[in-house]
Amino acid sequence: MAIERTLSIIKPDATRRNLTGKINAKFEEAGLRIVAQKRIKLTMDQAGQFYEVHKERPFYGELCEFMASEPVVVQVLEGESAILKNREVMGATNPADAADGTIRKEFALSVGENSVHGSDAPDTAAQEISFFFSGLELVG
Ligand code: RTP
Ligand code: MG
Repeated sequence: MAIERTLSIIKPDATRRNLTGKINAKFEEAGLRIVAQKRIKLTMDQAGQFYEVHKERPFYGELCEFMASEPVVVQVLEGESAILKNREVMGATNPADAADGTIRKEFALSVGENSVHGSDAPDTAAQEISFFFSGLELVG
């Protein structure tokens, strides 16, 4: 096993409901360390660029509008197998399918407003971290 870093976003439905601390507690309880974090408001352009991989999907417009609707908290999580571990803590994309104890089971409102984003592989993690953070901002 290796120490990895992954990009996490606490989405607008969660920041709006003041859930940042509760979600961060879930990460920390799972052994993930928050090594960088900032609250920002994405423009539609930035949301579109971040989710470009989904641009042909029917939900792309709605997803970008949602992500740009209110502030998000972007963060880098570090730990043993952080990419997979974070996705386990997040739970399935659709909260109806998410396991008990996961963030999406406890907090997500719907498949779209599902409270958190997490990178899905080492290459996307590296790309997504550099989308939001410079090396100077990552303090292990
Ligand atoms: P994420 O990228 O946000 O960590 O989520 P994920 O891997 O579990 O899901 P993905 O398939 O990458 O989809 C990205 C985000 O798009 C929204 N979505 N809406 N209306 C829909 O059917 C639908 N499907 C996906 C969700 O916000 C999902 O997290
Ligand atoms: Mg994804």
